[in-house]
Amino acid sequence: MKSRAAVAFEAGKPLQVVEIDVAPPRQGEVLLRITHTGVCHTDAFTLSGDDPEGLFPVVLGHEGAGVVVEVGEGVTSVKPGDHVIPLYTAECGQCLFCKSGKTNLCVAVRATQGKGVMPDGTTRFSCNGQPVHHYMGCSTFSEYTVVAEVSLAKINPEANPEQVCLLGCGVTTGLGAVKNTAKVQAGDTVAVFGLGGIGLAVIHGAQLAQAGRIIAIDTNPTKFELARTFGATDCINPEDHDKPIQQVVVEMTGWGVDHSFECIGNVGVMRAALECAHRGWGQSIIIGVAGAGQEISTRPFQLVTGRTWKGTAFGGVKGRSQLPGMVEDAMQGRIRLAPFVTQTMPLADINQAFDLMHKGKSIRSVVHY
Ligand code: NAD
Ligand code: AHE
Ligand code: ZN
Repeated sequence: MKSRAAVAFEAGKPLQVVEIDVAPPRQGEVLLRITHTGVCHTDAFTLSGDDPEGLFPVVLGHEGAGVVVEVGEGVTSVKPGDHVIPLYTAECGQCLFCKSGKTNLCVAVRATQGKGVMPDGTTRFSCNGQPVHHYMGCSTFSEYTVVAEVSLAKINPEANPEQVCLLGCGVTTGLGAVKNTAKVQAGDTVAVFGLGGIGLAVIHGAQLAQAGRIIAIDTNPTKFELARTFGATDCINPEDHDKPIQQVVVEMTGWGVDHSFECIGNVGVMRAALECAHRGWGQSIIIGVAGAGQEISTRPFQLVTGRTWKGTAFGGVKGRSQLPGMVEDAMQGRIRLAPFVTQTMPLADINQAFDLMHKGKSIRSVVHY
């Protein structure tokens, strides 16, 4: 079938909105009609050419909501008409990782996903007869996309897709990082570096966890107002200080924070986030994705003296079993999604979403088909 899609033909170039061909779903696969998709910084990261797994041409997008159109052979958990959120972290329930009870990092389709193909090693997308890659097992920048059955969370059809698409990545990642990875407790102090969709979701999660002080840090002070509405108690711009930001945070708190979160993808800030964690027990959670060749460093003494460095993917959330409940939480108002949606636009204008992100003028742009 034909589908309107925003294709990244080359790294560093704008997306091109074109008509592509989408082949039918094969065994264990599902054809979706995407109705809405958020644009996450990770899409921009891969488009930039900095992603070691980046492949072109590709249909990017991994923060979507849609409806099942057709199922392939053997698919039993969803049927046409079901409302779904595609998952870049699958949940097969059978692999070593799913069964461990320790992680959400299912490996059922991860290897082929990273190669931009379906689990059988082939692509369902083509443009003028040339193959086009899939992305993160989702490719939500196409109106019609094919995903693995294990990469779908079935959700309440009454949910607002313009908002719950953000549970496909950004908001879930931030909330989950607080709850599942850091396990923030009432009264804990928190520092959040980077106040985009991810950082604001961390702040939202920290407030839900009844954290005490929540210190929000960004070089763009226009982000502070929304951070405060989500529960930030202090907002700091590192450019207003002539000492390292970790020193500023340590001096504000006595010994540092119980939990810090890096939500930017900057390895220098990752170091600062670790070094502002409390002596003896503070932990720092890396959420940001850093470019090819980047490495983190600190003095080992920082760890010897009791700090812990951790990372999280999709906030440790198991998508098929936990996302439907998070959708309900959003419908009941326990998770606030509306403030994250700062702009909406049709697919034809998707490059504006990237421009707004790079200019620091959006939290989430949501594209509709
Ligand atoms: P974003 O661009 O919307 O927000 C980033 C924020 O960081 C901006 O407000 C920007 O002003 C701020 N910033 C940039 N440099 C800074 C600095 N030196 N000091 C302080 N603030 C600075 O991005 P986003 O969509 O919120 O994504 C954030 C990061 O999280 C990206 O690296 C993205 O790839 C990553 N991410 C990871 C996961 C995961 O599962 N681990 C999930 C989603 C996104
Ligand atoms: N492809 C990159 C890694 C990118 C990455 O770390 N992705 C995060 C999700 S970002 C969502 O916006 C993630 O979940 N990682 C775990 C995984 O399995 O991909 C690289 O460095 O190769
Ligand atoms: Zn994302």
